[in-house]
Amino acid sequence: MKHEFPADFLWGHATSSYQIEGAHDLDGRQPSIWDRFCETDGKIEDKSDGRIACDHYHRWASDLDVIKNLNAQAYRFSVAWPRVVPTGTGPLNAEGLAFYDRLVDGLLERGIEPCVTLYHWDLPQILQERGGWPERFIVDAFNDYTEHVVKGLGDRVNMWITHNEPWCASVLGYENGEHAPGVQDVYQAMKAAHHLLLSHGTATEIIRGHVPDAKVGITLNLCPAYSASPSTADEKATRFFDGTFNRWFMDPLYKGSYPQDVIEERHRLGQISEPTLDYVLDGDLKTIATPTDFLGINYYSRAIIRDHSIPESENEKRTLHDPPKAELTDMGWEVYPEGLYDLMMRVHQDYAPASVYITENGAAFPDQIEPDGTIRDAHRQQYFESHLAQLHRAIASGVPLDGYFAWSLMDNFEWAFGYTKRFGVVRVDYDTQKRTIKNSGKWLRDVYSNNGF
Ligand code: IFM
Repeated sequence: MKHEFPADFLWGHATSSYQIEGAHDLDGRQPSIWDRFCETDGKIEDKSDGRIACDHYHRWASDLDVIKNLNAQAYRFSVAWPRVVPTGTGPLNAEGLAFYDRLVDGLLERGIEPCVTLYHWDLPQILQERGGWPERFIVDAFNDYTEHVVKGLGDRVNMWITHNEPWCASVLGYENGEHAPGVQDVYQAMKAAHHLLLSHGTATEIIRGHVPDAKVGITLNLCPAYSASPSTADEKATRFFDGTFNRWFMDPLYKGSYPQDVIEERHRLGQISEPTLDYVLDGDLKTIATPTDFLGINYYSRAIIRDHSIPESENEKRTLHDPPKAELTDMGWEVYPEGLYDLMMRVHQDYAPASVYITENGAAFPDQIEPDGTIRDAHRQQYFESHLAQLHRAIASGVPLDGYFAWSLMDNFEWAFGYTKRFGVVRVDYDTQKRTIKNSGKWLRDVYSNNGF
């Protein structure tokens, strides 16, 4: 075998609650910000929503059989806050938690390790009405919710992820408004990011308090940035992109500080009135930098950055390495597996997390069903293969990578794109809810069985 992974490497698939569960108003669940956002005209490409999604709430048992069939050793899913604490704060909704109880038991019965994400973007709408993530009260609310989930599942779940992609939850949700709750205000987004990070720190302590052997981490969507040319202007723009996208989250988590160059640039751009962050209180950064057991990384593509304030004509002159004519996924994202290697090395060298998991990696492509029912998704399979090869290379270079979760177990609600993008290794027919394992899923099954390829 050309690519053999370490003996105890963990292989799995990932999903999130709003994207697959459906059952939007069953057993006491109340609306999340995504239910409300989907009702707003023009926000979701196909005007759809997650009310039914993959109907996983009812089909969980057969879905777990599919995961077993795929030879996965672990399954990463998220808990829906509005199911477990429908009023946002306050009492537990036992019926809501019971769903995850069944899910965890079902996984363990099948010999699959559960990996729980506490927050994958479905904030109870009632909390957004009080201001949502930009307001500090949200940290206490998240702590209470965490406590309910951990008390309920902590006797059987060891692997915990506090937040999924705080960049998306803050920037897409509160800065450019592409995601729920659709706010467009940079300063609100900065505050949201801070409270997401702060609540990660406080939740980490809560999880540890209830689950002494817990492995706790946070998942970031990191994006390696490459300057379009070696010009000073492009290099500077690249540093700022990297600063807002990657370092804004990695620095507080691993160094206990926000990047000063980004704060100053934000001030110069008028995003903050003083070159300080008035919403950061004493002790916050220490809490955010609470040591964790692992870092979760979601990787999809890279960014090539140029300074757009310079006229295009000038730009052309100085552009030395334009993106090659690379393959794009259905999201329009460049397929760039080497970026994953570069990212892993950079994180290892600059931040040295003790352990890393790839908690998402995958590609959307339109699928075609052959007359015999098979789905020959060669592009998606190739995507997995090329990215796993880069991870193998990163391990050989000393990166402590301990596992890989493919995104996604099955086709699902892709946020603002609705059901128009298919990321699954299992096809979902949304009319009949039939599941069909695609060829990429079969290929990954072999990788998981052989611990390599
Ligand atoms: O579907 C999303 C997921 O919810 C978070 N990470 C990126 C995926 C693909 O866009």
